[in-house]
Order: sequence, then structure tokens, then C-alpha cells
Amino acid sequence: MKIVYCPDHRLQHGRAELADGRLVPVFEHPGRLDAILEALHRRGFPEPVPPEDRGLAPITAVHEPAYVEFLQRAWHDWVAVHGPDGDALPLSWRAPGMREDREPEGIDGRLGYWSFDAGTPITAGTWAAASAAARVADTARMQVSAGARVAFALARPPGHHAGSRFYGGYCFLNGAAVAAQGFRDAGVARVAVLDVDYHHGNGTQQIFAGRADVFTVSLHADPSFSFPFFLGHADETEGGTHMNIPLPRGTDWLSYSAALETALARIERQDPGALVVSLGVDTWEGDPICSFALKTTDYRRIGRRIGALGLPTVIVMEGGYAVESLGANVAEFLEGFAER
Ligand code: FKS
Ligand code: ZN
Repeated sequence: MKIVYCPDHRLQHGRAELADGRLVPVFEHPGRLDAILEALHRRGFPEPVPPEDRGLAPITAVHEPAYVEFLQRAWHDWVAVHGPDGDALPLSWRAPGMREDREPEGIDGRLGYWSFDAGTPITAGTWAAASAAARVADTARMQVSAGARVAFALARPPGHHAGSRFYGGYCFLNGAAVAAQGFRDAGVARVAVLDVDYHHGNGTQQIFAGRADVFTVSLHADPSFSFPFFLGHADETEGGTHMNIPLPRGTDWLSYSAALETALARIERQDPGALVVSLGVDTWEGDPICSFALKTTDYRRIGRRIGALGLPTVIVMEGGYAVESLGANVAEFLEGFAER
């Protein structure tokens, strides 16, 4: 198993996020990857390799250039108006009847124009960290294209909520989408993306909506009660190119495994040449911001079941906020995947 990692993830460290009406320390922080890295090292996984830099092309293959330019400049523009002492956060968005054809000029308007939530701070290091995460996913994909059975993109900030032209949900650039499109551009006719993060992968769904060459599936907490709230229902099939499996609070292995079988059967029917997994372990029973009931040992079963598809696979790190068991949960998944 190849593991790709870049320490530049540390450059994304927001000061605070709004949670339950209070400003609290961010859940999505550098310590998450420290914990995973340490657990993988302790369990004898191979040492990670750094990403290659192939410029902006892998990113603009799935994100609009104007959005990428916004991300590159946002902190600079924010500091010019508000100074460097807080994070850049939006406070206003369009409502129905308001205009989407005019990008505002000021940074406060532009933050709202390109985002969909107030929980995703832009900091001095956001572009450096998010673009490094995209390179990690791209390099993991290149390792698999070059013949590796599986590569793990150990990266943050995460990506599956980021769309072709929006950020939110701690995500700026969609690494899973970069990897999937990379497989396509390397000649794989049909690619599947399987998203097992607790939250719906709305960015991935949007980026590949209607595209028969990249089939996307997401298993997640029902948006009727969970973030991102406005996408992720079962009736969103995008013309037969997408599948959502929303699940109730308290979902445990019994119901989760049944949903996973449904997703895997659908993927097998599509007969893809490569697989991208958006791996979130915020489905764990003790996660501080989620409400499923999977146990650490369940991740080995999930990994084993996905590995049994036998497909060339890129695994991209997404969510998971119980830092004390993140490493064990990820390691169990990866060990299960590698079993044969
Ligand atoms: C809590 C505000 C709501 C949004 C949850 C974002 C979840 C992110 C994730 C990812 F994989 F992208 F990291 N927070 N204060 O876990 O789906
Ligand atoms: Zn999540």
C-alpha cells in the first residue's frame, strides 16, 4: 500500500468555528493527521511519500478557474480590509430572487458568493494546505495508474463538500474528484467514487452530476437532519449516474453493512476500471459531531468488503473528529482493505 502525505496540511488551522450558537475551537485541525500518521507508523505501514507538483491542471480539471483564483487571493483580500487577526468567514448569501450573475467586488460579498456555510474558515495558509491536499490525491492516483493496487491520500483539509465552484463543510478543493478525473484522463473508461463519510458528499455529486463515465455513490446521515441539509436524498439519481443512501441517526453495523452491500452491488454493475473511496471515520460511535454507532472493529469489515471488489483504488481521507480513535479506525480500514 502506497501512502502519500504532505506536512503542508498544518498551514490550515482555523481559530474557531460556530457550533451550536457558540464559537468553539475548530474540529478539523492538524492534530487529526498527526494521530493517523502516528497510528500507521506504529502498526508498521510503509512510510509516506511526498506528493508531486503537477501545477494547477489537476485542480482546474474539476474546479472552475475563477473559483480557484478566488481561493488563491481570498486571504490577501480579507487582510487588506479586516487585518490578519481573525479568520475570513462569510456572513451573507444569496436567497431566491437575488442575483447570481454578479460576483460582488468586496471580499465580504465574495466569501458568500463562493461558499455555502459559515463553518469553513479561510486562513493565511488555506490555499497552500488545500492545494497540497489536492496534490496528495493526484499523486496517489498517479501511483495507482502506474500499477499500485491501492494508494492512501492522507490529506486535509478534506474535499468532498467542495464543488466545481464552491467551498464549505471544511472543504475547499475536492481531492476525490481530482483523483477520479485523473483516472479518466489517464484512459480509464469508467470510474466509481464511493463516499463512506458520515456526511453526504455534495461536492462530488455536483461535480460529476449526469456523467456516465464517473459513477458516484454516497452513504451518509439523512440530510433531513444532518449537514449539508440541502442535498443527499435518495431521489437524486442524476440521470442514473449517482446514488444516495441516506441513513438514520444511530445507524450501526447491521444496517450500515446492508447499505454498503447495496452500494457495492451498484458499483459492480457499472463495471468500473478504478475506484476512489472518500474515507470518513466520523461514522464512529464516539464522534463528537456525528451520530452513527460504528465500532472500531467495523472499519476492518468495511475495508475488507471494499477491497474485495478487487479494483485499483485510491483512498482519500475525509472526516473523523474523535482524535483519540482516528488512527485506530483508519488503520483498521486500511488493514481490512489489504486482506485477501
Ligand atoms: C459544526 C458545523 C457543522 C459541518 C460538518 C462538516 C463535515 C465535514 C466532513 C468532511 F469530510 F468534509 F471533513 N459542520 N460546528 O466530515 O464531511
Ligand atoms: Zn464528515
